[in-house]
Amino acid sequence: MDSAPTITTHCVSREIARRRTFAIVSHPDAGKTTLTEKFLLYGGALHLAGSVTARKNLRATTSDWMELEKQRGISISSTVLQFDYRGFRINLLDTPGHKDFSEDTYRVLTAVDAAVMVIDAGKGIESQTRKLFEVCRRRGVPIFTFMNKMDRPTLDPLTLLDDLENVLGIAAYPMNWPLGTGFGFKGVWDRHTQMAHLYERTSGGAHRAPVLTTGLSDPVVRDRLDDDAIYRTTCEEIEMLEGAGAAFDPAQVLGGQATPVYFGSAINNFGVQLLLDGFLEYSAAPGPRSSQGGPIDPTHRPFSGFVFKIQANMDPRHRDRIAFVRVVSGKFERDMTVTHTRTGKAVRLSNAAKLFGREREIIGEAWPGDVVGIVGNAHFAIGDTLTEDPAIVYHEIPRFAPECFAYLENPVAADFKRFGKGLDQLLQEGVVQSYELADSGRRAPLLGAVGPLQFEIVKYRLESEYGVASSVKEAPWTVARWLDGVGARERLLVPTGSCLAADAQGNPMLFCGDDWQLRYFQDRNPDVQVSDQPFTDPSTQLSVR
Ligand SMILES: Nc1nc2c(ncn2[C@@H]2O[C@H](COP(=O)(O)OP(=O)(O)OP(=O)(O)O)[C@@H](O)[C@H]2O)c(=O)[nH]1
Ligand SMILES: [Mg+2]
Repeated sequence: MDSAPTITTHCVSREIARRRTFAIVSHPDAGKTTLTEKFLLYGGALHLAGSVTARKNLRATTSDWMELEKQRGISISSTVLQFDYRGFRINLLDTPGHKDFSEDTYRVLTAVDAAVMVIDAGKGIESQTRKLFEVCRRRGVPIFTFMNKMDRPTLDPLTLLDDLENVLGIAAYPMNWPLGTGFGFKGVWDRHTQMAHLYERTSGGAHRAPVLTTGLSDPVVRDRLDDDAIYRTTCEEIEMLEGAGAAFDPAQVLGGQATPVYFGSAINNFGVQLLLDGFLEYSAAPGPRSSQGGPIDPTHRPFSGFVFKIQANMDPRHRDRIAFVRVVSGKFERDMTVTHTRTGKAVRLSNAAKLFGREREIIGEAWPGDVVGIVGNAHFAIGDTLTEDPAIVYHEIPRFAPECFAYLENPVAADFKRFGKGLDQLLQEGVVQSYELADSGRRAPLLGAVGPLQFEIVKYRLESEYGVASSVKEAPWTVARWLDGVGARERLLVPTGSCLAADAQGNPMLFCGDDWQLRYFQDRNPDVQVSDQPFTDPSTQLSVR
């Protein structure tokens, strides 16, 4: 009894200190999945990196496991990969870049403690990166930057840094500097160790890139670079960097005022290890999180966590659903009984798994920072809190107003049961949301999403996972708002082309064909409050930790 609490406390702090939980985010195609794969390669979790090649049908990464992702060569759904590296337990989340899938990415950002922002150095800061950056900033998520694709023609490195400062408004601190660009990109200069890292390409980037580290004045550096002029310019740039600017301050990174910038080429494995090691050195272990009743520290003894993602049919052999839970406090133990705060019920968490892409492995325990897959519990929904201390309630998950709508029709009446089951499942995953129109005689479900590609995903997955055909009929609205203070519906003046509706929880809404209709509605119904977030939802703001 005397010594037990100390041992436990020590054990908790040690486990928390070695956790790192982060997402990789960016505009589509910047190389997130490729970088994820290379982190796994360097982390020793993969022996051979799958190639995300231009020949999309050859794609075989651990992260993009969905059939449709393999076919299209894009990420559709986020993936969790847990692995150990240099004593750290890493929970890495690869996210989709396409804006139609951004709800999934935003939910993942609630579950992480940091983000690696990948930028295609040939393109600079693109629109979706800017949006994701804003979400990270609002949530206080520290950002590490990877300037990828340095093996191709790129923008000037100094311009890339300036853009971070001017476009995103964050101080950029280059941790290393490229040695050559395009085909002549040979490595990076590491400012911390003051050493040049010269890499060699390996076939398909499947193996770690052999690296030679040496001083800048070593003739081998000059030899590797294409010509003397490039060597001289690089030396001048490095001298300028060293002479100018403030020293690197890790506290500013954790505070979100500065981002460390690493240059490299994920596909060739150049600069990947420096990024991973630098990230582990300067990122923080899981900290406190806000809950309804105030911040909860990871060392708080009772276990607590929240569901940020649900995914069904990950493994075709099992055909079950997994709730992804981010552990916030205490120790998670398999078979433990927790309170499911939305229903107030006691639930036994008997089937818990560690996740690695589509693979899963039964686990006995997990600690703050970890993402645990709870298999098979049909009652869990995105945003739910699971906890040993029923006073804890998290409201982490943001909601977004849909921007496109469609009716989903089931052409084969005999399939209606399977159609209903499949659609229910996809609704629980939050792939799309369902809505009811006021005064509509139409029987086909009305679905809304942030982007139209989600309807295609629903159709495809109903067919491939539930064996039912469906057809998508687009509906005309593009602006949706939640309403408050509606009173008697008959009194409302609704412009032509707009209509009243309700979300799945029964909250009143307005769907409009364009912004003009929305303004008309607001002018004519001044007593009604209008919002792009549900009024009843306590998580209306992206909470800042
Ligand atoms: N030349 C070059 N190509 C790269 C590099 N990294 C990735 N690519 C290529 O860029 C394309 C997109 O890579 P992905 O890793 O799928 O990009 P992503 O950011 O995960 O894309 P989404 O998840 O769909 O947003 C693929 O064809 C990769 O082979 C790089 O360092 N150099
Ligand atoms: Mg991807």
